[in-house]
Amino acid sequence: MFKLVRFTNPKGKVAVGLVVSETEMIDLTDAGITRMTSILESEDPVARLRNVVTDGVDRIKIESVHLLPPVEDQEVWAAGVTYLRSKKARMEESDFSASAYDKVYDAPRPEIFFKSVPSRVVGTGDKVGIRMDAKWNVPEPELALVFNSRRDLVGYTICNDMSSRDIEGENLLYLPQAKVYDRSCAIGPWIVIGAQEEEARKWEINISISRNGREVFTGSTSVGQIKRSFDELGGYLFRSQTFLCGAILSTGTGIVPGDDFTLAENDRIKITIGGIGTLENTVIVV
Ligand code: DO4
Ligand code: MG
Repeated sequence: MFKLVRFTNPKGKVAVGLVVSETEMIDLTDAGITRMTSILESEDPVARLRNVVTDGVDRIKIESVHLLPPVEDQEVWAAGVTYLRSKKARMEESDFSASAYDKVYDAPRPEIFFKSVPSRVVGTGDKVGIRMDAKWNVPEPELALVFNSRRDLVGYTICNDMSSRDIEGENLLYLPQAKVYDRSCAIGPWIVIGAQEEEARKWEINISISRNGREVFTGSTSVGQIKRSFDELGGYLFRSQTFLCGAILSTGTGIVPGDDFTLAENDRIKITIGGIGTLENTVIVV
């Protein structure tokens, strides 16, 4: 498997890199790769990356560079109520919308909503936002699927679908406000290329939230708990809709903190997905 990163290189230019060990990466600029999308759109991204010469190329410590979100021109969309846990939590959150969540879990058509334009996505190490007019805010740790323009599933990454549960629970028509605002979408740390769905379904998803150095919430689930196949989700996203540069589709959350939990400013959120890595962000009020 290959891990593809975007970062700012020492010359201040946005570059694409390949992770070559736990702690190191190489800059792909000299290999003629300056856009992640060129790999994702190639006939065979795995073969393309296999041909990259890594021997003798200078290694860069990953911790020494600023990683950017692994998103260029791809819109971010998100699926919802794909885990039983998400359906249950949302039905409890709102009498008003309970039957909608109940029905969509079993309906042939999944819930899919728009999450972010590429330029508003934040990466690992960046701040994520909680709305100043919301009282009940949570992170949603999700596996995200990376599709190219031909709807080939070419990679995987991590998405934090930050959500305001009180706004969402008040009225379903407020969903876009609960889901789309400044810094509400974090993606990273990189895109993993070369894993099949069968393998990805074995990955664990873990989240840890710390406040003033103390862990205040942990949770875990498995990608295998997602009710729908990746092909089904991608099929609905691309139905009657063209993505010239491909798209990222977050697959929904299976971890929902208890009803007494809400995020606070300066909380540190760490989301780890086996097979990918860790997306880490600190919370600010926006
Ligand atoms: O409709 C509510 C949003 C669902 C969601 O984001 C999820 O299940 O992850
Ligand atoms: Mg979600």
